[in-house]
Amino acid sequence: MNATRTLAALALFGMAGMAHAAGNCTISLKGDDAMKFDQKEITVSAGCPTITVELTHTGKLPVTAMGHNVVISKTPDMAGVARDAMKAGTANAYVPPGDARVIAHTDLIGGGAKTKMTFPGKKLTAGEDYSFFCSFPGHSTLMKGKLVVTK
Ligand SMILES: [Cu+2]
Repeated sequence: MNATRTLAALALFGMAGMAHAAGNCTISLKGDDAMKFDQKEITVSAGCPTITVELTHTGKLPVTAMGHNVVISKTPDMAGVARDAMKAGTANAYVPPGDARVIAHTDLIGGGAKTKMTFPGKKLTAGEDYSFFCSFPGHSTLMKGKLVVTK
């Protein structure tokens, strides 16, 4: 009985310790009229209860000409998602609807706009190979980066 209690206490303590150890929980990116994100690599923790994705479009061009979003997928899925995003078209804001390869995505915005979304950290696995990119047609060749996921 005592041993069980001790184990339960240790498990609770361990969980609390992990929650404290959770690192960065925000993916904050700026996109511009030159089709660039301001960062090439971002580290987040899978231990975050929620991860916030923030995007600021610092340019002036309209969403139809220079729309940006942030899509997160496993790196091997990125090219396929970008291709299907083009097919999904403006009606779907260049995100293939109901696509399981899309782990998270923000709205598509134009110059001067900001957007934000959240998703649970448990949708990511520490050590897996993830990328963030913009799924506007043609943008993912330049607008992409590595999403490093820690515990
Ligand atoms: Cu873009």
